[in-house]
Amino acid sequence: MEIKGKKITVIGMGITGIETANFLALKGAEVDLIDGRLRETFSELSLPKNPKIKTIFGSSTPSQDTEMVVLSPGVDIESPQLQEIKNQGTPILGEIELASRFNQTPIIAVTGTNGKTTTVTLTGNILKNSGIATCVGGNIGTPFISQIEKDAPSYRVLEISSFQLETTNLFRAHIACVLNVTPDHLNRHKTIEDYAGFKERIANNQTDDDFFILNADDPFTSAMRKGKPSNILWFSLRQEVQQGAWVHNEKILFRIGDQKGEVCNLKDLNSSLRLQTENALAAFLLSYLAGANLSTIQKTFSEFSGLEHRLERVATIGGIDFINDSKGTNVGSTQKAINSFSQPIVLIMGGQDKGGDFSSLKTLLKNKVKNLILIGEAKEKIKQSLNGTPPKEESESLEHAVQKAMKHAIPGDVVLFSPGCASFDMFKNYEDRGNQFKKFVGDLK
Ligand code: UMA
Repeated sequence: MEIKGKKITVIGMGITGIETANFLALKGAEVDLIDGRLRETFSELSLPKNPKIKTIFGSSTPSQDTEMVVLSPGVDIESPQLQEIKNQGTPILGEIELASRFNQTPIIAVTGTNGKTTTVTLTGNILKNSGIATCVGGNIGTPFISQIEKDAPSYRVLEISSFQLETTNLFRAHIACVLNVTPDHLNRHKTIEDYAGFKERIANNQTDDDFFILNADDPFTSAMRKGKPSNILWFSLRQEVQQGAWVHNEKILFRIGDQKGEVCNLKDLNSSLRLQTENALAAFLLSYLAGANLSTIQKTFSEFSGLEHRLERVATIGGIDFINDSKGTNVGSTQKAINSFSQPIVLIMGGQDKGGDFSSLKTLLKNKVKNLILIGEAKEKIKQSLNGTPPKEESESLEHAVQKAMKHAIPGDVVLFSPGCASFDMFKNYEDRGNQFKKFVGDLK
């Protein structure tokens, strides 16, 4: 791809846009880095220093003389400010696509509504522990583009979101995986079918040298096997699969090509990973295909203590377990979180709605949740979608919600904070929300 001397517009001055602009400037492009937000909303320190990058604030409409546009994941390709440039036929691509045009390293790519970060982190840990040079990046927080000029590992393990897949074209993963598809980001993707379609693009351009790992228990991912030239492997919590990994009698078993055997007993998984066995199955397949050996996989499984803000055990106070699942930003993740516990649950949920269907939680809540405490902008929508049991209460702040939860819970219960919504109505981001939850739980002691 010819970059030198080209006038290129990068939209979005977040981490992706800044790293993309730096990369393009380094390659000799003349870069306009533009953002709809006003200058005063940015910290001077976060802005790029390269004189070849011109920063423009208060508009995310590219100028007409631009020769190429690169989008940050948060920029919707259907947004009206791109209409004119599209009509002109100017190429528009995303950061992942741009990076992949320069990448020489085999890619392991993971998408799915829930579990991406855990699976990617776990896979990266296994490969590193196996002595396989590995670089982890993508939606997990380090843009793919920022790694291209720096590292030359044996594998890149990338977390890829539907926003990022929306603008891929020639991107190719040697090993791709779709963990699951449940409704999320429907305010942008409109229908679940469109959303699943973007996830499926992770396997585009694969050949019969490549591998595509799918969840056999999920109807959307099961359907993705159709028409793929790649080698399909499955994982399942419920059934034996022809090629892949599954759970039987509390053990993880596998069959890959003509090799088969036991990966480990479920009790050998670290307790936090045990709550996310599906992610362990996927990480096993991803890393085994990339050359990791069984003993390193087993050791990493036993050591992996999970991620912050994802089913994170914060404290046990008076026999009540407090769990921080602030990274649970969609209804499917709250559903998974509830299903992870056998004890009675006092659930705190709510935040900024992303078009989620809260009514799908009705039966689960009825069976497993003794009290529901609602916070944030989506309070009213959740209340109306979940009429009937369990008893519901509203709270103006997370702090009060935690105090109310403590009053309702008795020894042996779980207080689960799994919002099922975005955080931006009351917090900076999900990390800020999770940290505040942990502080308020700490204040109860
Ligand atoms: N902007 C515009 N015009 C628009 C839209 C946005 O100018 O039409 C500007 C905003 O004003 C803002 C900038 O774009 O200044 C933000 O860009 P961005 O939203 O793409 O954010 P980045 O900081 O580049 O972070 C992105 C991902 N964010 C999103 O997908 C929303 C990060 O995932 C990712 O870690 C990072 O790239 C590195 O790859 C976050 C996320 O929430 C964690 N992802 C979603 C999820 O996991 O569910 C998909």
